[in-house]
Formats: sequence, C-alpha cells, structure tokens
Amino acid sequence: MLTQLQTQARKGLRISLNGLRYFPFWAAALMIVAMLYKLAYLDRHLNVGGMNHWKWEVNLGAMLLAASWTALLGPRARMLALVIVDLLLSTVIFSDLVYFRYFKDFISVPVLMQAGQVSSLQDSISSLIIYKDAIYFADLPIAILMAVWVFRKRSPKRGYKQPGTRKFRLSIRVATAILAFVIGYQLIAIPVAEQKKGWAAGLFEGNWWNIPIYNVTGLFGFHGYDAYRYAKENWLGGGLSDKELQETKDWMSSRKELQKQAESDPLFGAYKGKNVLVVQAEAFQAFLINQKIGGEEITPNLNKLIGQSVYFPNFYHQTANGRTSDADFATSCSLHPVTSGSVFIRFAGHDFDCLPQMLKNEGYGATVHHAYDGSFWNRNNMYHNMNYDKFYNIKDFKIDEPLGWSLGDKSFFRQTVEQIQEAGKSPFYAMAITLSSHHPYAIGKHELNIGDLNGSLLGTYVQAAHYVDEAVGDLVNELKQANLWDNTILMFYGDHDNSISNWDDYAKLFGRPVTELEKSTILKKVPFFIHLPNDEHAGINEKAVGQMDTAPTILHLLGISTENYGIMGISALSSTPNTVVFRNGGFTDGNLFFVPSNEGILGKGTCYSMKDGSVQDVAACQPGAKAARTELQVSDRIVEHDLVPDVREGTAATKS
Ligand code: GP9
Ligand code: MN
Repeated sequence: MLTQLQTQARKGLRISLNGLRYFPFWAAALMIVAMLYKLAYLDRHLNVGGMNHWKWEVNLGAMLLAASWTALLGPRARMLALVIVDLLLSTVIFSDLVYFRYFKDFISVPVLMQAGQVSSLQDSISSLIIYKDAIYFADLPIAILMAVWVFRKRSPKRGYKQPGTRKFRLSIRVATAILAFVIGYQLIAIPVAEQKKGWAAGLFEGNWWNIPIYNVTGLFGFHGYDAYRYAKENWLGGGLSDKELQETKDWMSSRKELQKQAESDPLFGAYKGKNVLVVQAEAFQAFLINQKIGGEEITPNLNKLIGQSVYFPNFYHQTANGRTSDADFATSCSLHPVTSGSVFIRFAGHDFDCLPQMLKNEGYGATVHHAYDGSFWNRNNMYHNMNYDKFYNIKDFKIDEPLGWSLGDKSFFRQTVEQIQEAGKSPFYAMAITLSSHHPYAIGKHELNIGDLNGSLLGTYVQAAHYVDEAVGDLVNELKQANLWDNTILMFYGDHDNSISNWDDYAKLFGRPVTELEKSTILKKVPFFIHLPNDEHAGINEKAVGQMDTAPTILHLLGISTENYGIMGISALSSTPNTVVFRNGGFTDGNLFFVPSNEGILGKGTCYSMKDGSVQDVAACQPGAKAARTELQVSDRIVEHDLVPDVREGTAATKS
C-alpha cells in the first residue's frame, strides 16, 4: 500500500515538474525577482525612513505591469523584450540612485528636461558612484546568456515546435497578460488607496516633496505618477477652481498686510537711489563664517566684512532640486521654488515680479553676471523674462584664470566690476553668481593647513571656500577703486548647502560632536549679510529669515512699496515676525525647528527647540507645519498657474 502511494506521488511530481518545464514565463518571473531584490537593496541604501510594509506589494505590482505585455510575444521576442526591460529599469534605478546621492531627490520629468545639467556635472557624477553599484546590473549577463540559449534552442530552423495549437497558445498569452496587468494594477492601487485614507491624505494634491510619494508608491510607481503629473500639468489643463483661486488671493492679501509693516520702519527708504550689488555664492554655508582650521580663519575677509555689515546668522536657503536656479528664483522673485525640477526651466515663460524688473520700474539699470554657459538652468530665457538689460555669461568673460567649472571667482569679480562700469547705468542693480566653490570643490587650492581633514571632501570644500573668501576681499578693493563702494549696497548670501553630510568630518572641524539639531540646521544655513555705505547699521540681527525675504529687504532699504507686487517674502529688517518655510514642509520661526518625517505625515517629524536643541512634543510644531503646507501650496499655485498678475494689487506692475 505504502509503495503504491509512493509510486503515485513520484508520478505526480514528475508530471508537475514536466508541466513547469513548459511554463513559458520563467524568464519574466526571474526578472521580476531580480528587480524586486534591486528595489529592496536601493531602499535600504537610500535610507529615507524605509518604505512602509506595503513596499513589496507596490514594487511587485510595478514589475508585473512592466512585464505583463511581454506575455503576448512569442518565446524569442519575449526573451529579447525582457532583457531590454531589465536593462532599462536597472538604468532607471541606478540613475535615480546617483542623482539621489547629490540632490536627495529622484529624477523627475522636469529634471530630465534639464538633462544638459547632468553632463555638466560629470566630475561630480563620477565621485557619486561606488563599485558596489554594479549589483544593479549583475543579473544582466545571466539574462543575456539565457536569451542566447532561448534563441538557439527555440529556433524553428532547428525544428523547434511550440507546444499546443496556435489558438491555445494565443489564449494562454492573452489571459496571462491581462491577469498580470490586473493583479499588478491592484497591487499598487490598493496600498495607495489605503494610505491615502490615512497619513498620505493630500500628499498627491500637495506635492510638497517627492520622497513621501516614493514611500507610498515605490520607485517605479513614483515615476508613473510623475509622468502623469507632468502630462496633467502641461497637456491636460487641470486649472484651479474659483475657490482655490480665491483662497490664493486671500492668503496673499493677508501676507501683504505683514509686508506693509516694513514701510513704517525708520530704515524704509533710507538708501533710496543707491546702487545694489548682490553676490550669490556657490554652495557657501554659514558654518564657514568665523570658523578656524589649523589656527587660521577659513574666511578672514568675509569675517571682517560681516563685522562692518548687518549680519543675519539665522538665514536659511530655501532651495529644492533646482539648486542654484532655485536660490536665484527665491531671492530675485520672492516665491518658493517648485518641488520637482526648476522654475527656471519649467515656468520660464510665466509672469513674475522679480528684482530686476521691480528696480527697473524705479529707473535702475539691471545686469546679471555668471561665467558659465548661458543656457545652463535655462538662464538665457529666464533672465530675458526677468527683464535684465544684459546677461553677462561665459561668452562675455576672458578666461584668464581657468579654475573648476570655468573661470576663477577672483577674475570673475574683477571682470564683473568692469562690466558694471562699462554698462554705466546709475543707479544700477547687479547680480553676480559665483562658481569656483562648486561640488566636488577640487580646484587645487591648498592654502590652509587642514590637518585631519586631509583627503576628505569637507577638507577640499574648506580650501575652496578660503579661495572664494579671498576673491570677496579683492571684490571689495575693486569696488573701492572704482569709486562704487560708498554708494552701493552689497548683499551677500550662499545659494545652497554643499551636499556633504559626513558628520565625523564636521566634528573634526568643530573639535566637538555635532548635535542632532545641527545635522539639520548646518545644511540649511547659508550666510547672509548686507553691507551699507559707510558701514552703517553694522551689527547682528538674530531674526530667522530665508532667501525669499531678500528681495523685500532690498525694496525696504530703497523705499519701494511691495503692495503692487506678487511676492511672498517679508523684509528681514522689519520687526514683523517671520517663519522660514522649507520646500520639504519643514520650518523655523527662530524658536522651533521642524524636520518633517520622510513619509511627510503632518503629525510626525521632529520638533526641536532652538534654544537648547531639545526635542519637543511634535504637537508644538503642528500649527507651524500646517501653515508651512498652506504657504507652499499658495506659492505652487501662483508659480504653476501663472497667477502673479492675479495676486498683484493696485496698479499692476508693467514691463518697460
Ligand atoms: C552653473 C551653476 C551651478 O551655472 O549655477 O549650478 P548648481 O549645480 O549649483 O545648481
Ligand atoms: Mn549652486
């Protein structure tokens, strides 16, 4: 009896194994398994709080969708298609990873449209790749070998005949494709719908940040959503409702009330008609100021100049992945950058109230100076729209000091002062954007004794910053020689962080451990000071301010009312309380510093007291976090739906 049973079992097993041999979708199954492994490996590597427990479902769903259509093909075409799908998806994962290491974000469609940037970042890119990344392509040789095997084995010339009738095969293929598609779709749709009922409510409407979207949808789900978002924004209309438009206008009206308070400040108009020179310094962070290394100051010239200026030690950059262009947009046009890509690229044709135009309305000449390709960040178009009289780009500079990406900042400043003089406009507004201290900072300057930091990226960065500091010292002398120093307001700020978060190196530099709060603030703080003629009003102003507040600050000093303009910032010099909102939904008001969770949940995140760095109950930050979301949404509506003309009040500003 037992032997009979055993024989039957063996027979059954043989039949099923034989059946499995004829299961024509093994290659697809193997590819799906390999991709799931890569996605999980990537998720561990990104370390953005970890996707929730749904991650296997959504990733499996995405892979079933990606592979479903290949079921319709014959064995050889299917094999080829799978190799191509594998290669494409592996390249997407790898590119996202490299991009993430620098930008802390994923590649979205708007970012792809600025692909020119990526080739210019070549030096940086090679420093962002590690040998272990080969794992993302490790299955490809096997896939190719399998393809060769299938091609040879299943060749009709070698007498291979597919099993079953043609009709039978077709029905199996169609049924499998439909089944894989439906299951794949549901594996994504159900977890997304579930999460939207809870913490992800409003996430897809708010669009504050791509990381929480990734945490809900997985990497390929994110790319699918991003493509849909782009199509909706650009091709499918998707305008605002009357209610949304009204809410936006109301928010801006109450903001105007706050902005107006600057007009009763004694400094309002105190520098009417003075020239304005703005220096935007590449990746220049606030921790460099007054910091010593090997007994020497990193920035002696800036330290001295800051002592003669109004200095804001609590100034924050507000950029997202539009980096330099975001800083330029936030400071010049006083609105938030967008969460994906750059306003300069996505919305260069929209109407904004930016400093060059606002000052030209008062009779100023306006020029912008940057020694790099004019098309980078779509500057040619955006600066035309901002109505600068002239954009001095790489073509207008003599490369007499080749350094880093192009021209050294020393020569850049010297030629900028010459260009301002040649333009001969009085009064003038000029914006100078530096470049020498760009990632990966290796400009071959080794003047400081950096001791333990030798060989580290932070050490190289510090050396580059020291060079930029010398260039600023030279700039001051050149402005003095050109007789411009005494009638020019000089404003200086850093554009964004340096992308270095190796805290052990910072600890070596500071000679003490870095606190948890500092890990967030260091990367957000950039220096900001305003030098006024005759060193007037020099001192420290502790107010928490951000890049969006710089344009209103200049208008304040020049006595220009903001009431006819569609801008969001508040003058740093006014006593009006201010909250600095970050693109990821974080904020600081000088007392609290809120770091949102990677899931973007309103009730989650870390709420710090800025007084002692202690962690507070997150509830203390909730009202601020909610207000931050509203502010970001208002700004996004204005930027994306071209609403500046609608939110201006009084006489609309006109382009001359
Ligand atoms: C290049 C410069 C660098 O023109 O603005 O841009 P970034 O990479 O810092 O955004
Ligand atoms: Mn930059």
